[in-house]
Amino acid sequence: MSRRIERKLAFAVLFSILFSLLIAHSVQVNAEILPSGDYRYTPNYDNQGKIISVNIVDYKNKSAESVSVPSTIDVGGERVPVVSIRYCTFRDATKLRKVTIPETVTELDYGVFYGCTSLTSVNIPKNVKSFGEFCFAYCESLTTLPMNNSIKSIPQNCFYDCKGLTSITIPGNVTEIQEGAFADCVNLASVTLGVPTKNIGQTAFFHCKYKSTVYKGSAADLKKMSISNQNSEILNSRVTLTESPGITGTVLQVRADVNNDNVFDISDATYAQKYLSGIIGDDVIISDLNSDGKVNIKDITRMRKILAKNV
Ligand SMILES: [Ca+2]
Ligand SMILES: [Ca+2]
Repeated sequence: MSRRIERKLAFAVLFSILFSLLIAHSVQVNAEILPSGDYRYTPNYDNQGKIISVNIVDYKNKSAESVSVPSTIDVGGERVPVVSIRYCTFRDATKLRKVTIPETVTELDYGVFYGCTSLTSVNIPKNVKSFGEFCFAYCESLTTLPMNNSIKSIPQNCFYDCKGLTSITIPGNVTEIQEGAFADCVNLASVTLGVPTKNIGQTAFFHCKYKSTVYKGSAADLKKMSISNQNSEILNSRVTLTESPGITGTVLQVRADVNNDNVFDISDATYAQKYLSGIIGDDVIISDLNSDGKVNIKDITRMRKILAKNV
């Protein structure tokens, strides 16, 4: 056999293997998505190959106004619990007003309610531990935050463009609000945050009408929070500190008031400089004002720049 024919043969064999793998994979994937009334689901197996739970992956009745997600689905005559609502299940169900989620569900995946523009009521049972990105994006009729105390992180773009939100309280167990989580919530004017929320990702409140913050902590706690760049909305909002009632100003001013005299001016930069030089010590807290994750001389430079611009 010539080299050329050998090469052609090898290529044909390789192609046929790849093609069969592709077909096998797609058959397997298709076979795993099963119907149950208006729902489609995928099964989860235990080590013995028994179906122990299912994930809802699609809902066909896009004109429904009220939906009660079943807690179990009949799989071969046996009721199996629904544990997850997956990728874009209710996406663009624009008539959907009310959704009831059963206690069996532990996660709402990426974009589950994306574009559900009429949604006003959705319960989040305590077993739900996480939301996916864009989970409630464009749910413009929501006026209250659908949350529970088990969720630790509000993921990227989770409530993007929820125009109905005007005032929200971030629940006490949330430790981080990720990038763009509330971006384009144009009517959002007031946010209540607690000490457990340590990280705010960039553009978290981009384009919001954000004017006031209620912070359930002290000025020292607020100084330790990590606020990524492009968060002028929160930084320029007026803050009420429940644990430091005498202190006033914007979030930025409180964070930059290094010498704790309730005024942000050049003496704070001087004070911070002395601290970094080891001239003074102890209870000084310098905030990460340039959002690079470190506290050092660059934050004092940032402080001087803010003062020069009289921001
Ligand atoms: Ca000061
Ligand atoms: Ca820094």
